[in-house]
Amino acid sequence: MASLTKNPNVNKWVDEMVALTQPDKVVWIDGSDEQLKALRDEALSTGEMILMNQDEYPGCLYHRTAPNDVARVEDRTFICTKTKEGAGPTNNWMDPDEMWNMLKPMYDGVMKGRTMYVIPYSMGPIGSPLAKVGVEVTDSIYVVLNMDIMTRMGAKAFENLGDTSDDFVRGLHSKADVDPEKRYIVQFPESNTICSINSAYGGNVLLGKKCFALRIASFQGKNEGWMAEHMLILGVQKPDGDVKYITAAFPSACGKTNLAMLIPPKFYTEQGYKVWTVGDDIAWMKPGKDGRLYAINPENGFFGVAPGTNAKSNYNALASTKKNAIFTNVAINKDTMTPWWEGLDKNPPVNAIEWKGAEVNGVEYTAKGEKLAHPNSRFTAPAENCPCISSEFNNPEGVPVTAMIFGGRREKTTPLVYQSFDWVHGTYVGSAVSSETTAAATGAVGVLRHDPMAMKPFIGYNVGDYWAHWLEMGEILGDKAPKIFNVNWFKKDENGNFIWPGFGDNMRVLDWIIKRCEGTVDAVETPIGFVPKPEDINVTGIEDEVTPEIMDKLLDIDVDLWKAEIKEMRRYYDEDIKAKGGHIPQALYDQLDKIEARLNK
Ligand code: OXD
Ligand code: MN
Repeated sequence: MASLTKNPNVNKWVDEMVALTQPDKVVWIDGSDEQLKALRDEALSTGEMILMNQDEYPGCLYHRTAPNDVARVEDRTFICTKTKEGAGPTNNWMDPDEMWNMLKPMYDGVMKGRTMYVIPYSMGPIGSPLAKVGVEVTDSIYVVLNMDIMTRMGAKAFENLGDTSDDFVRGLHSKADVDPEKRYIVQFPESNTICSINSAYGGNVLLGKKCFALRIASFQGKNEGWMAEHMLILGVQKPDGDVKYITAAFPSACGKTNLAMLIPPKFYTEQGYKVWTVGDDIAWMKPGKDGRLYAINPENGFFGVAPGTNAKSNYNALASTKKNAIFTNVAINKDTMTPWWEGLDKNPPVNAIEWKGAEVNGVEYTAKGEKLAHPNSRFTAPAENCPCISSEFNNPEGVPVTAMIFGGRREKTTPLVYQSFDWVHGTYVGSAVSSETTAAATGAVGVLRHDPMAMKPFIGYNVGDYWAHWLEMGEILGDKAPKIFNVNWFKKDENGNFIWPGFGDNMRVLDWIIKRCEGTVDAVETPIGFVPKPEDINVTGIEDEVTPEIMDKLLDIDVDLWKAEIKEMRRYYDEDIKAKGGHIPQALYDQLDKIEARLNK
C-alpha cells in the first residue's frame, strides 16, 4: 500500500523497517472509519478481540493478553544514550549500538506471515505548537485500535509534520512470540527512536504514551525548553465562571485518575463550582506568549486501571467506558457480555469468564479470594466520552497552569497539604515525592519508595539533569511560575484509620490551593512550607467526620518525623542518586540544609 506522506525521512525509515521485519503486507493507517471497521472485523474474526454487548456497550471490544504480559516491565526497560551517565541512576542503560546489535536479529523477519501497520499519530491536538508527531509500525491490530483512542491517529498527523521535517519519533513494535525472556522496551532519546518487542500489553506497546510522551519527550523538553510531566490536568471553575488550571503528579495507587475527574461535594456544586478534566496522566508544558506556563494533554483518551472504578469512586471514568472503549484483562459476565472487575459493584457475575479466559462461577471464585479481573486490567476510553471533559481539551494553545501539586501515600509525616516557599523549594518537594506501597503492588506493604516527581520510571535522561531542568524552567518563568504544593490524602490515626475522606472532598484542598494562588487566604509558615490555618479548610458537610481535633492531626508537622525525613532525603540523594552517577544540583542540597536549619530552630 502506498505511503500516506511525501516526507522522505518517514518513508526511508518505514522502508528500512519493512526490509528488516519482512511483513507479508504493509498497511498505512489513514484513520478512516472504513479502515478501522475492517480492522475491527478482522480482529473479531481471529479472536484477537471479543465483541461486548453492543446495546449496553456500543462499539466496545475486549482483549485478553498473555498471562505473562500484563504490566509495564521496568526491569526490561532501557534508556540507551551514548553514555551511561546520560541515562543516570534511575534507568537501565546499554550502549545504543550494542543494544541495536542485540535487538536487530530479534526483529529480523519477525513479521513474516504478518501484516505491518504503519500508524501516524500526533501527541497533542493537530496544529498545536506543543504537539509532536510519531510513527509506530506494529504487527498488532490491538495496538492500532488502542492508538486510535489514545492519540490523534491517521493521515492528519502528517499535516503537523510536513513534507521535510525529521522531527518525528520512530516506534518499532512487534509482539514477536510474547516471550518474557526476550521482552525489551527500549528508548533511544538521542535518535528519537523506540523499540518494543515480545509484549502486547498496553503500556509496553502503545508507544505514544509512556515511551514517547514521557521518556523521549522529557529529553526533548530539556533540549527545547519545555516540560513533559507525569501529571493530570484539571480545571476548577468557580461560581463567577473563572477557571483555574492545576496539574498534579502522584505515584501509582494514589487516586490520580479520580482526582482528574473529581466531582465536588454538594456544598461546592450548589454554589456553582465545577471540575473539568483536561488530562488524567501526562502534561506537556511550555511558556506561552504571556510568560505563563501552558499545558496540553498529549493524549486523546484514558488508559485507566479498571479495578476499583465504580459510580462512587469515579463516576466520570466509568461513564467514559460505556462506548467505543476497549477492555483489557477485565472479567466478562458471560450472560450479558458486559465487563466486570473487582470494585465495580458487589455482585460478581455467576457465569463469569475470568481474565485468563476460564469460565468460572464468579461468586464462588471471588469468595475464595481469587480475582476475576487482573489487578492491572484496563479500559482504553476516548476522552470525548468523559462527562466532565474540558472545553479546552482540544485547545492547541493549552491551558495556563496556576498551581502544580505533588502527592504520595504517607501514613504519617506529610500533612494534608502544604505550599512550597518558591519554585526552587517546590522542585525539592517534587524530588522528594515518595509513597508507601499498597497491597496492589507486589512486595511488602507499607515500604517507602522514592519516586521523584512520580517520574522515576519515565525520566529519559539523568535524573539530576532533569531536576536542573526544573530549576531552569523556574528561572525562565520567574514570578509567572505556577505555585507548587504537596498533598497527602492518606494520613492515618494511631489506630491505622484514614482520617481524611478523600475523593470528592479533595475539592476542599483544591479550594485552599486556589485561594493561596489568588492571595486571598493566609497560612501558617512552618519549617517545611506554608500550612493552612485549620479554619481555612472548608469542612461544611463533613464536620462530624473531620472534627477540629482531626483537622489538627491532618495539618500537624511533627518536627522529629521531619528531621528523620530530611535525613532520609540526604541518604537518598547521596547513596541512591549521587553515588550512582546522578548530578544533583547544589540548589537542592541547599534546600536540605535550609529545611534542616528551620527544623532545628
Ligand atoms: C500508568 C502508569 O499506567 O503510570 O499510567 O503506570
Ligand atoms: Mn501514569
